[in-house]
Amino acid sequence: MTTPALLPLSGRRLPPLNLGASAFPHHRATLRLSEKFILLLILSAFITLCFGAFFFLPDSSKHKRFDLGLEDVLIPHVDTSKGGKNLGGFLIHGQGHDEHRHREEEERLRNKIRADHEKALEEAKEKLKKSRDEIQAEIQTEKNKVVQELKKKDSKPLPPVPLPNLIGINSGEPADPDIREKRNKIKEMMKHAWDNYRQYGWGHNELKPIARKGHTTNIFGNSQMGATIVDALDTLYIMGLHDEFREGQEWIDKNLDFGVNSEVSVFEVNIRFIGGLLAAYYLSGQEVFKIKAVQLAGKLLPAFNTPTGIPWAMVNLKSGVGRNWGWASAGSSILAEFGTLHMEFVHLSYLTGDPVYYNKVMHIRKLLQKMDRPNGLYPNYLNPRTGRWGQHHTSVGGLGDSFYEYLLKAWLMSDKMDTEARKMYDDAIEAIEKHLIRKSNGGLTFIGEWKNGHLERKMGHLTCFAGGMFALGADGSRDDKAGHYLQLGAEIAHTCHESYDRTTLKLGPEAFKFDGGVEAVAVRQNEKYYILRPEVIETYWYMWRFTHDPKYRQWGWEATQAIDKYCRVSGGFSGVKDVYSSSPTYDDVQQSFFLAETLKYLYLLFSNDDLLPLDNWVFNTEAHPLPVLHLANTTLSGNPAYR
Ligand code: DMJ
Repeated sequence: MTTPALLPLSGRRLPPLNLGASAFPHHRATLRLSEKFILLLILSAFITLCFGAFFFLPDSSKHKRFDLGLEDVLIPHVDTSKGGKNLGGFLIHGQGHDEHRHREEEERLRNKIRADHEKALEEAKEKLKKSRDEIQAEIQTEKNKVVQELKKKDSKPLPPVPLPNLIGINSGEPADPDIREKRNKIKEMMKHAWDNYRQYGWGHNELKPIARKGHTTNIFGNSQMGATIVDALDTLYIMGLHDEFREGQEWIDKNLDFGVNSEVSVFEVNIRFIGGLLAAYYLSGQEVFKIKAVQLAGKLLPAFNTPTGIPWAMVNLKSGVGRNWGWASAGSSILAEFGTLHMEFVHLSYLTGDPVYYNKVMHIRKLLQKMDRPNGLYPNYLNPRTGRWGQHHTSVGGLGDSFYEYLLKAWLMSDKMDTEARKMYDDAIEAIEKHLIRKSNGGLTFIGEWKNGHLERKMGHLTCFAGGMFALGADGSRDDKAGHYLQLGAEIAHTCHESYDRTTLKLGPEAFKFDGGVEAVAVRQNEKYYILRPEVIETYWYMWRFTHDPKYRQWGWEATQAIDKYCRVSGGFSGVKDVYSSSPTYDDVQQSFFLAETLKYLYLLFSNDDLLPLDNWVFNTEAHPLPVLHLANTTLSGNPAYR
């Protein structure tokens, strides 16, 4: 299009232009031809300007195209060498031919969208013709397909790793007939517990031996995960109960499913399920256990998605949503929970070659290392959002216990290479000895609890495991204090035995005091129960292994007889509500740890030391044996101690 030439600005000066209505009556007649011509020219120039602007103003539709995120579709193969410009990720194209192509592309896309909409509409109409049941069945089929796909993916064999030297997984048969008889009695008790669970609680988490039906608690969520089966497997294995072991394996293979909408305790599921499955895998070599352990671990990982990486106490296995116990101080996570993952997670990384598990637990350790500790003590509560301690309450019993145990065992299971863990253990134990361990007036050594600068002279049944821990950590202790720690272990074992011996049933209460003339005795009614816990027997067994003092077998036998006499019912074994009462009532729960720990430690106490030797095996906090890993040649990222 051509633009009319504009008049030169020089020449005759025009009178001011007034095109208003009043201007014309006086001038119309007098307007000369040249003036009309100029006016015409100005008007045409104005029109030309407007027309030009219409073409040269930016094209807003182009902007819209980018806003829709379609740029990749619309300009798929721009070759910048041919005139396209790359501006901050967007390719702005050359003109002419390319613009034409864009339009075609746009058109093609619009047609496709239209066609898709029509198709979806048709499908929706078809769906509406179907019954509700038909639609639900279709949805279910689709869901099943996805689940099958996921299962296929999950069941892929893991990369092979050299298995550690598995020494002493059979036998341990004692030569002494009396000891053999005692060991057989314990095996019979295991069979009684298992058979009744098999008959009345199969697939449920635990058994109600009096009501003779399944039982569960909130730590396992609302789903039937067969906690007793998984927890009992390795005990069945070492006792030579192979048919029972195979039954358990079959159930796990066919039924144990972690894709359930169920909120579980990360700690409990780790120590009982992952620990139990890993131990069963190492002992039997059956792949299914390893695969299930890895699947479950994957479900726990979302619990670590917190601002600090300190995991939530609970996680929903399906949604991955985590949260903490409502009762925990200031929304905190619990030391004994997030601090009792190390053993299992290092084994998971070892078996899969995937450092994700190892990195999670090492991150927790690093974070704890950096924190200030009041009096060198670790408080039991840590807020996973802020990374700050909650209430200053320190305990070697509930809420704290297995954190210390896992520091020591991290060192042991690394073939004593993880010296960082050993140092943390030594530091922690020194502070505990200074602030929490005391002697009662009657000469009993006890471990109290530290609450906001005050020592509570009370010890829990749970705390009794510490006798075994001190003995286990004696070798390799700082300043060569092995004798001291073995002695400390013996003193704790003695105190805990006293807590049993001073009851009517010869079974220990949940907590006992050392105050105002009271020694190793429960005072409050709600601390008088015994729920088949293992900790005292666990300490007897470690003390036996390190000293071979016959009193530990004798004490273990007393406990066996008391359990058989007062906790055995025809439907299994039950906890009792008051160990000081001569006619106790039952709590009607056969805890899964009774099969995993209590009966296993008793059986080991009456076995030879070559069954699961402590140089080769480290027991997790639920008594699941995991082999020592010789990691010197294995690279696990993050910790030089492992290289
Ligand atoms: C077990 O589940 C574990 O030993 C845990 O560490 C604490 N105590 C219970 C049994 O008492």
